Amino acid sequence: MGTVEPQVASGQDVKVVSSGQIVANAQSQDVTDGFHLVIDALKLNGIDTIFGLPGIPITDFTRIAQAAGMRVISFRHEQNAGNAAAIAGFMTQKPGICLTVSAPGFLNGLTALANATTNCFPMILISGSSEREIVDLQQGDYEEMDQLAIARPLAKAAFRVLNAEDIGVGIARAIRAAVSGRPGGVYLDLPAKLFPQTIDADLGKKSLIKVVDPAPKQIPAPEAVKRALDLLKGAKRPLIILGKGAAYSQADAEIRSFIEKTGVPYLPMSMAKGLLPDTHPQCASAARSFVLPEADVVMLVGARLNWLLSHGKGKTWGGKDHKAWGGQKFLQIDISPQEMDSNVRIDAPVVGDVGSCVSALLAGIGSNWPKPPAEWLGAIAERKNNNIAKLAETLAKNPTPMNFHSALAVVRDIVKANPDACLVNEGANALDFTRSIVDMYKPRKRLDVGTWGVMGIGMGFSVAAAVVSGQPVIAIEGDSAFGFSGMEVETLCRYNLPVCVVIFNNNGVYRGTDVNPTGGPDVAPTVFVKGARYDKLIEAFGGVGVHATTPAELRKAMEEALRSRKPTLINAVIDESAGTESGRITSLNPSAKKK
Ligand code: FYN
Ligand code: ADP
Repeated sequence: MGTVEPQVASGQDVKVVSSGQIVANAQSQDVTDGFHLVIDALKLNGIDTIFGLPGIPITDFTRIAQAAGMRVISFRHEQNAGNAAAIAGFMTQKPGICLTVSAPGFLNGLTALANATTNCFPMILISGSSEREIVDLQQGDYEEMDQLAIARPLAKAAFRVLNAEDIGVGIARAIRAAVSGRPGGVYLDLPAKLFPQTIDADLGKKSLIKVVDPAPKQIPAPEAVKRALDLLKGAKRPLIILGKGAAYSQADAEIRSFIEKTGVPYLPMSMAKGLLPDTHPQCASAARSFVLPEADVVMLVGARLNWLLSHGKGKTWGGKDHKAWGGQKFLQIDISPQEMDSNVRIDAPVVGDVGSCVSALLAGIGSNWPKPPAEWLGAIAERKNNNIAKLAETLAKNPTPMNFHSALAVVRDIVKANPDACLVNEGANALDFTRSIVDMYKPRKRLDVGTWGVMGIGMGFSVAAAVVSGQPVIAIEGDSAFGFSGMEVETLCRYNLPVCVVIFNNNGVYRGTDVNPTGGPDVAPTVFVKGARYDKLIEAFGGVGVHATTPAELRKAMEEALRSRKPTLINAVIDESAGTESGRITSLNPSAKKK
């Protein structure tokens, strides 16, 4: 016989009642089992929430976890549960837990696991799996799959636990792997047979590990700090780039102090927005395309020189063509030594955790560090003020129908008035316009598509952000992006979460104006049902749906959603011709390159 749903032996601390439900009993004095050891190990390490989707072989596990006082948030698709776990990890520095069933459920969770690894978010994907003896002989078990082998290349680490007495070690290793050094996604394979295994309760208790110092500080070498300060001191046009590693590190006060004491202008990457308020006088976001090629020394703080920074070279950086070096010198703070020189030479690598590195640099700058030349600061201010003034003019327009700008002028005000709210954001134009128009005021509040530009994070991130922070969440979603996780509006309603989803509905991917050149009956590949009423979706589950066609209607609906904290979905109708193909990254689109 293949995998069966593990049954909880009667006489232990839970019993199965006639409906198939289980209820908590007093824990037996003598024995414990795999279910409880996993839960106890997580709780012992301060993990109190599981994002998942029940089914064979982990249904009872979810029930017992809830009975044991853990928060178990059930989703409609594992990818969304995985995304929730990943962003919970980013927000809290504790690994977010995603729990899935075997093979197909496990596979559904893998995109989120791989995305977590890519983005350096700590999460643990725990999947039930089928019987090893049958899987390894490929005898056709229920949901047969060698999950460990499949997860390994997509995760920072992957482990399997076969014996109940090893659960403590398995969870401890998973936690350490997820949060130490460069954080990432970890896979933990728990075969069905593990859960009902019983062992002596005392032995079980002693086998659990409370992980001591799971993410040890990594102190930079003094000579690396000196080299970095020497480089920065000699700069005529210095620039600091803050990445989501800096946001993750929670060294908010040290980073702010370093930036203010040195007077160096800074550019936040998308998820580092709000680490200092975007309205800070040293913020150079509005002069991005000026500062990158003009800077002579660039200090990267938890930011990689990947595609989002044009690999540190090419025209963005003042190089003659797309491969040429712009002449900048780089100083990089990163916890991963291998990140150095990944794209261009790093002249001053500072390896360590952001908090320790920035503290060491702060100690080295003393009290009379020379401010950057006034000429540099003045040139940035001029560029920035011009761009801000131009943007203000555009935002003040009130076209009919609404466009991205007139709708985002509203969102910008609402976020300003609610700086503690999290802003989840995905799409192409909906992403790019929101990033540059909506200022953020507090750290780790902007949660978006990250390193991969992945679509589908919307509702998973929103659920986790609301659960973890207890604060309202605003999700600004392209109509295409929303579709990847849209069914989770039921989850928002089920848990009554204070999430306000705003769908920028322009009838398609990028925009809704493409036509089928053959004149045939199918619409163009990028076009959706015109005039779709996404607001009706949430009404099916008892949430508030609003159809907004003007900025005034949008403002009223958002204000009401934030006030009432009711799950709300606003269908914001945008001009269907408003979007650009691929948003701000049109240059990466091969069809654009051909032209
Ligand atoms: C920024 N800007 C501003 C402001 N902030 N103007 C006025 N006021 C304010 N506050 C200006 C900024 O100077 C830029 O203009 C422009 O707005 C855009 O700024 P942004 O967004 O910071 O910069 P840019 O060039 O778009 O950044 C490149 C990028 C970014 C690669 C980092 O595009 C990005 O994160 N993209 C992710 C895309 C993605 O993942 N898409 C999902 C797949 S979509 P200039 O300085 O004049 O240039 C599938 O198709
Ligand atoms: P962004 O996309 O915002 O530029 P990236 O994800 O590319 O950010 O870069 C984040 C970097 O931060 C990674 O190279 C990662 O190793 C690093 N990092 C993550 N956490 C820490 C930390 N606590 N201290 C130092 N570096 C960190």
